Amino acid sequence: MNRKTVALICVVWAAYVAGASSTACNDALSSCPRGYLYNPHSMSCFKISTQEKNWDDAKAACQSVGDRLAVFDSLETISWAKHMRKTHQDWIPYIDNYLWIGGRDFHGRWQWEGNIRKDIVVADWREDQPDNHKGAPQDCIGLFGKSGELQWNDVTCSSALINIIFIKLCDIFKLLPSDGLQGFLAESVRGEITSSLFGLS
Ligand SMILES: [Ca+2]
Repeated sequence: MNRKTVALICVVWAAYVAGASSTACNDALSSCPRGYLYNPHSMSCFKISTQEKNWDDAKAACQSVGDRLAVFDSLETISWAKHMRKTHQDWIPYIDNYLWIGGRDFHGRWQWEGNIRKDIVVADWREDQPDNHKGAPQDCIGLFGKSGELQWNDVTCSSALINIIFIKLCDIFKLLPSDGLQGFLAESVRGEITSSLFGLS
């Protein structure tokens, strides 16, 4: 395979508020970092990194600055990214590139990487993918850019691609009460847990 330009699409996941509200998370929602595009469907911010890296190095590069590889876990976000690719000046130069995102085959299950891996439920595989082409272990998800509408292809993880970086700005963790113990919500802004909010009855 020719060396693909791998764009690291950095996504800033501004928040999963999940019905709760908090000052820090609301503040995070109000602004994406410079150079990131806000995705209203997932309340997150995305950016393409033009550095060419294999999947593991792309993931590490994201983590080193508190970001993540992009998570496209809804039809709305998948459609949004395709629209941005066609219309936004910062993304158009990479219209024909492969782009890493944060999905991977972990021990036979396609999942989004992260502290807590989540099974990929909504997918946008290109026709005949995933295929482990010619028997090669293709365990990482690349967005097929060239005339491919950014549909997904399983790609050898060692390939050097540009990437979509996903920065998770804000997240809400709900710890459910059990056996009389009080639950609580904690919030995380760009990976740093900043506070506990309140108890749940
Ligand atoms: Ca493939």
